[in-house]
Amino acid sequence: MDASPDQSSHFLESPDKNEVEKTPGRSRKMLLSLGLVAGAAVLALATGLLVWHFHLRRDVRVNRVYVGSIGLKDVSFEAAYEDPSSSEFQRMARVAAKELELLYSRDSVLNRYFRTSRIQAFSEGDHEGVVAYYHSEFELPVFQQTSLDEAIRTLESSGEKPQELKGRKGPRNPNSVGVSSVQSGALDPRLSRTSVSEESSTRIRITRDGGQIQSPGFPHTPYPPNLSQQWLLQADPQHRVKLDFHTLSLEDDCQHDFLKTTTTQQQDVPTPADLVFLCSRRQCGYPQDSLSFLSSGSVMLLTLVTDQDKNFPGFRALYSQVPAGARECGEPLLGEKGSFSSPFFPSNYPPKVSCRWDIQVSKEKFIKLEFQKFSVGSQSETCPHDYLEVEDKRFCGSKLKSEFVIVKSSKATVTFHSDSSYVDQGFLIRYEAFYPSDPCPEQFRCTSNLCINTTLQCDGWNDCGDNSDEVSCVCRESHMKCGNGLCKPRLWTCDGYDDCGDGTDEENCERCKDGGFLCRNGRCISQSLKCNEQNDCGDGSDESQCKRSLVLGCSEFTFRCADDTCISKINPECDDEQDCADGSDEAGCSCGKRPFHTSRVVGGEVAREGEWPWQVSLHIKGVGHVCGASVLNNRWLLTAAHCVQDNQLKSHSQAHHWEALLGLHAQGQTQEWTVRRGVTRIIAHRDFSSETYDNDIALMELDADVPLNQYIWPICLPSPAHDFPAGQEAWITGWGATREGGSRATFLQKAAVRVVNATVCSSLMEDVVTDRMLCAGVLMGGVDACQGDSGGPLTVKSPSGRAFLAGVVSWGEGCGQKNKAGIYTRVTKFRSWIEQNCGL
Ligand code: 4AZ
Repeated sequence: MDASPDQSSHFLESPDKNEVEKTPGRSRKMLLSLGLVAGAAVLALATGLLVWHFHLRRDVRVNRVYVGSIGLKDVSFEAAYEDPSSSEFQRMARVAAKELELLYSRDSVLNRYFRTSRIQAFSEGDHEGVVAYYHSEFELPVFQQTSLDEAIRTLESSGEKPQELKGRKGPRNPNSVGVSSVQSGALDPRLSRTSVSEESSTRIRITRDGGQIQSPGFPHTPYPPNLSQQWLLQADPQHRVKLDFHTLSLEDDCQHDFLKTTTTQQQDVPTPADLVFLCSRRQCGYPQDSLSFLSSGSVMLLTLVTDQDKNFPGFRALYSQVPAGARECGEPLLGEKGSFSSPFFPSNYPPKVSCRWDIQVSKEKFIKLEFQKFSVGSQSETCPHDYLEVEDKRFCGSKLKSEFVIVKSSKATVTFHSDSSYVDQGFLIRYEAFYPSDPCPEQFRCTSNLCINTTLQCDGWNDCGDNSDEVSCVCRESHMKCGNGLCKPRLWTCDGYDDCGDGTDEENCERCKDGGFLCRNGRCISQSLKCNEQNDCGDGSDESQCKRSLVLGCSEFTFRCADDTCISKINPECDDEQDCADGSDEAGCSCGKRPFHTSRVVGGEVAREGEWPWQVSLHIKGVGHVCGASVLNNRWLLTAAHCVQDNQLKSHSQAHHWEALLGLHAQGQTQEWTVRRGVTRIIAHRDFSSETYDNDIALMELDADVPLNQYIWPICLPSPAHDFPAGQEAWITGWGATREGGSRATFLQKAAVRVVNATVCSSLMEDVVTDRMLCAGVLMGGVDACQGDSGGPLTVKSPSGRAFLAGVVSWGEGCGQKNKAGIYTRVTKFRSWIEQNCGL
């Protein structure tokens, strides 16, 4: 497009054009800074206004509703108190409301903001007196909410003592009754505008058969939004209300599943049993086995409050009544073993109970207590609320240091106490007598003192909890012995999970079960540990095919740079990317790729000229082609040791018998680029075994340098850590026989084979396959190296297209047979040998 000067961009006028042009960025930065400062100021102002509006403005007021119970002494329960329309009820309601008001008047915060109370029901008191269930409303500035909560809490904690002890000022009201306890819970603060109206309160008189209640619409439709509904469950005198939740589905995104009361901000406290709040957003489904509540008196209040947010199916609960006698729980336990539990276990224990169990066993025995289930209120050192006490030691919460308590006596006293506040599931304890000299008769004794069935010993499972049943074992047939002496089922080996604890069940694996990752050193690890920049395999192979190359501790599977640091990347040498800090992974890389582009093995095809420029034909003078070899540089060739052995007829170890033809395509037809050289030196591996063909490798030094060109070019030698994984494609080339027992090829042949897993290969071959051998072939048969190919290359092309010498043709059982592989000398194993002998 044509851009004339008129159409060019316009800039703002500047008093100093030069400066604008010299430093155009500076003024733009200044403008930007000014904008940012102004923006921040507006934001701060807005935030301040909002904070002021919602928290500090004294005239923003909210309603706050507390639901609770108050124990009244000095009065006795009358049947008429169960009927709200009776004059007795109304008279007593006035007395209770007055007491509440008096209580509130003693605290400046409560006194200032109290609006009204409504008495909803009565029940019999603990031992005497009456309990009144109330609903109190306060109106207060938003910023005073926490002070109000705190004042209510203080009221509650002092409520268990007789009120007189608190030193009420002034003369005692003659109409007043004493207050023995106060229990209170705030409805959800978000719902502080809500008050539970008389109309939305359902009063249920529990009959012998009990019944059920459910949230509106349950189970077909979700409960309605902005709901505030109360159920008042009233049992017969001398009875408690039992409420068992069948379904409770109020929320789907709670972090913890439990009921929460609104009186404390803690998330995991159980709720007071007399007041059960279900608030949408705060309380969630309860997926555990049971959720039951038991009232301390004959009345229970259940309140459901929902907000405007999405709603859930709701709840269904079964109510019933049980005789109140459970308060006198506990009993003498005289058997040698037995069990006992908190009242109503596995339902929640009721508030305000004290139980005592006196255990007595045979004189000469001690007592062991096993906590099979334990959940008693909140965790604390001093256990001030609910607790279990064994011989002066208190237990509470749900995390016990040990599942056992040993009492070194034939008598033990266990007591349980719950206060009037929160309740919990409780406990189940098994006790057993034992002789101090034999704590586990006919059983196995764990170091932790647990006794377990002897059949559980050495079964691979940590039954003791401290592994003591799994040490010093003679492993069963179906088990393996871990390095640390444990026995684990063989089934658990190589599954990527460290069952032994020392990793030995994940070592020497052929493959990994359940999609585990197989490290090169034979260890199985979880796939998720791959490329996490940590050396989980121990040999770096889990980090070898990742974006980032790490510097690791060296192993036989890590590439060692010239500066002796080791890196995790797999096959980093000559991959055209510098991986070593010193660049040594890319040094000496004039190999494996033809410098310029121009252009039988059994089951192969004729190669193109110059396609395999490292291929050499080794002739015995006067005989012709005998073996193959590979060009390492302009002076040195690599071949098989078995090609250069003497026998009765031949003296192939003599260098002067040999002649090397480089850049050859067809036997007997040399081109102008074909080079013929004599051999001055043969270095066969001194550990070559003519029995096993182990260490089948030899170097040949030419009598003169050869010119390197597109027809004669070295192949790359792999580093010792170079990986040629099973299944990888490799090429065999040579002028060997094109079928077993057949005649040699005239034209250079090529054929593709695949690397074969070493264990699979060993199982296929009759002869020994050592670590210094590499197997490759086509197990269907028909493609293989054969007589005359020996000493020649097994070429693997890297992803960057470079040829690496993976193997030297060595031996086989016949040629191209089904389920047989060709065996090659594993060149990675001979890198230092090659270096020592020819400096490469
Ligand atoms: C040999 O005699 C020979 N099938 C080389 C390779 C193989 C067999 C024989 C592999 O030189």
